[in-house]
Amino acid sequence: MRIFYAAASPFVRKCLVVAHELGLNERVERVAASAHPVDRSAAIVAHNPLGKIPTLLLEDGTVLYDSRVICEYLNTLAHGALIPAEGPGRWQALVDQSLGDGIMDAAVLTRYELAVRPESLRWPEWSAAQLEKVRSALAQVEQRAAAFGSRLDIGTIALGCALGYLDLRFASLGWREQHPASARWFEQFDARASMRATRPQ
Ligand SMILES: N[C@@H](CCC(=O)N[C@@H](CS)C(=O)NCC(=O)O)C(=O)O
Repeated sequence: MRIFYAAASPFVRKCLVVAHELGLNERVERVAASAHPVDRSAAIVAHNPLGKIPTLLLEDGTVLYDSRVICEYLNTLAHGALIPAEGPGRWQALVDQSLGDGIMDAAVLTRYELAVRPESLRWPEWSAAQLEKVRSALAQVEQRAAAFGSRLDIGTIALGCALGYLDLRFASLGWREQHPASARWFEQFDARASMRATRPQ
């Protein structure tokens, strides 16, 4: 199978971490792609009308998107347990995935606003509001991070990729200073082989 890929995309990274943790890494070929919200990539749109990455192409021609569907597919393929099938653990993992995805959404949109949108069209209040979402989500994570322990599921993977993206694009936020428990958890989670193998340079 082939995945449209950019090293900096936290959503792509989430899928690749899942693939790595499930032992599927070698089966996922990375196809470099430049998704852009305005200059849409014809190569991606040919498969995914939304023009977004990650997009996964299967051998039989099936196309899967977005990251949640791809992770679900990989977990099913490997008979994995990264998305618990039932019980309270399932809902906690899925909500934490939504929290991580939400941080990534807000951060990626802010990145587009600051790096893509022409300066004369920027709306500072909008960026500030997106970053406020990041802050309130981080505050929630901080309350529970000490209890994460060595938990490995789609929720902790999404949160790990979200924090990794903040390090990549929003280092100036200095999120660790206000969130010591999250920082301690992330330090050990980020040392996993799957996180090291997918870390953007
Ligand atoms: N909900 C999607 C979000 C994916 C997403 O926003 N990807 C970005 C790259 S990090 C993208 O493709 N942006 C291009 C665009 O917005 O058109 C997912 O979970 O896969």
